Amino acid sequence: MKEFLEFSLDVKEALKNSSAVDALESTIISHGMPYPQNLETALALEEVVREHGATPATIAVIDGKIKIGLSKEELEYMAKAKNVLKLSRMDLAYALSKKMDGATTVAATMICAHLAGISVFATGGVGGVHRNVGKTFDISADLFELSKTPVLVVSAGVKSILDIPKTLEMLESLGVTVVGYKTDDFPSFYSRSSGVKLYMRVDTPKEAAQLFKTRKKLKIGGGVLLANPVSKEDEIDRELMDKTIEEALSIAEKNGVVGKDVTPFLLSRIVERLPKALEANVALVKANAALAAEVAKNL
Ligand code: PSU
Ligand code: MN
Repeated sequence: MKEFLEFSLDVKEALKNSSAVDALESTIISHGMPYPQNLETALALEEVVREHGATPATIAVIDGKIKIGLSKEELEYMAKAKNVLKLSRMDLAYALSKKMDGATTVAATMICAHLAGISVFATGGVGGVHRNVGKTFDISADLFELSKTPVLVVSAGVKSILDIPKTLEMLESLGVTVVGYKTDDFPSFYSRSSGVKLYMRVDTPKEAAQLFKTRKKLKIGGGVLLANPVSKEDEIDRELMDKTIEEALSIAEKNGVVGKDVTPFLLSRIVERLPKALEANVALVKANAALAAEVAKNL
């Protein structure tokens, strides 16, 4: 993998010493939040991971190399550049072979983290089954990745722009371990609950690490989705959120937004209508980074 992977010095050192490392994605920076909040968040996330005693490894593709750990300049570049691809499993090799720049989604970040020997990764929300799936067949590659690649992903559930019950059905069919952190309800990103019950729950980072280790030992492949609800102080009322999302969805449909553009389009519409959605997003992703660091230490 030397041909493709480039480690930052501190991540290289941490991996060599088998100390805790937490991967972070870059799509949330390049396509998920507006500038400058995206850069501020990216830097803050790294700080949170460090405060919790782990080394942050933000992952992105720059000039055809998979960067494991970005410098401040590289984070800034990812936050500002307009021509950055949004990479998933299907187009990772394309970006490398053409020496392009790309932000990694949950799926691509899992792949790169695994190649680099990192098993824990924090994000905001994973992709899933879209509400109009019957018409569009739009199901995020993130779900399939979770069924294949042995990485523990900490997220605040999936965004309420998706069809949450269908997403959970799909995760069950794919055999992904979906486990609540101190909760029996699957969170809906901006809100603490989606109204859908979970079958599995852990209450400490140690228990989460134990669960992940056990799954790895079984050699059945696939990862663990650790669902960490947004804090009570930061959550947004589910009804208010649902109304905002319905509006955003109908605008997206009217504008013929399809494929990879759907998620970034909806996210930016939501934040335009409801600025506090961005605050909630930042808060929950920080909380996920903190939890991921704690789990990484226990591994
Ligand atoms: N969650 C966020 N912001 C984001 C995403 C998720 O709060 O930007 C990104 C993640 O990178 C996720 C991707 O993997 O959206 C899913 O995109 P799609 O629905 O096109 O698979
Ligand atoms: Mn999609």
